[in-house]
Amino acid sequence: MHLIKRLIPLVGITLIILILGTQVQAFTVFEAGRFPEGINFENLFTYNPLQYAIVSNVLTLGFAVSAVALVYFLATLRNISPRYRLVSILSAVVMVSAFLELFRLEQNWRDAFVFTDGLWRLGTDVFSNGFRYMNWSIDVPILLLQLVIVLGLTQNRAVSYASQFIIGGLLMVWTGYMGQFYEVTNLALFWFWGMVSTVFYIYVLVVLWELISKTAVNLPSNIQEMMQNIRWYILITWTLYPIAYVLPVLWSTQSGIVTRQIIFTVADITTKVIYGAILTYIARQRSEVENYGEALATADIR
Ligand code: RET
Repeated sequence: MHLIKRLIPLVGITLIILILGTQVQAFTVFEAGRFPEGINFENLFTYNPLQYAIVSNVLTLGFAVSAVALVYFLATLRNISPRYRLVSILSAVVMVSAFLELFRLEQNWRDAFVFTDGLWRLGTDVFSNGFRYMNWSIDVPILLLQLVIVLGLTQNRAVSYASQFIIGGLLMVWTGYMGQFYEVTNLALFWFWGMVSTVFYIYVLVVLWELISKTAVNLPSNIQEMMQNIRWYILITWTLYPIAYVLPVLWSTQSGIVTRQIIFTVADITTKVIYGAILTYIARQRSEVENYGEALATADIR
């Protein structure tokens, strides 16, 4: 009941935006014919070897970091008490999904362009950022669930917050996914879906803010402040994604594209890897305060 009450304003606002959106669409001048529908900005340009290599290398950095961090999360599992261990296991899951996605994306970048007359030009394949959004469908709910677990909520509250996060998070990602298909061919739809996605993003942030503000006071004093700061950390690092979403529309050049892919990679590393490491640290501190360290030490001596 509580959950349904909380979702009502969200559904209301979305309906209003959807109705407004149908009006916007009615006035849209389609550019169809000039570019194929669904194409991303990346495909409109030719790149010099420097620009091309930076994108390829930055994507490679992304999946290499994911592979390294996977080992870290699995190797440090033992230091965390069973109650919080799922935090690290989920980070490991996020690493596998990020690795596969970025590996595929880097391959896609190389498949899409051919080198002729000193420049990389679009060949017979196209590059798509859509892979990223499908990856977020897995990672966004998991990243938010990790927070619920590390905060050690009672079952009822955990289910309530987890549902709000999963529903809000998935709607945010999937509406943004719709929007990115129109970044070249239909700016009205691009902005419209971007705005709908932003409503869900704000919803997730509000729920998250409230959750941490309410529960951080019960945490051991040495990690209380850290937990409060995580709200800002999430706000800043997650907001890199909508910035990357709009960037090429405002800056439609090769440099705009290279910068977008760099921003995406910085966001991937900060929201998945560094965030995972921070939560692992908090889980370890909680385990220690709850005497898991001592239990381990005794077990070692025997
Ligand atoms: C979109 C569309 C434009 C508007 C907004 C967006 C928000 C995206 C966010 C993504 C977070 C992704 C994470 C992935 C980790 O693996 C969809 C770009 C607001 C916040 C944390």
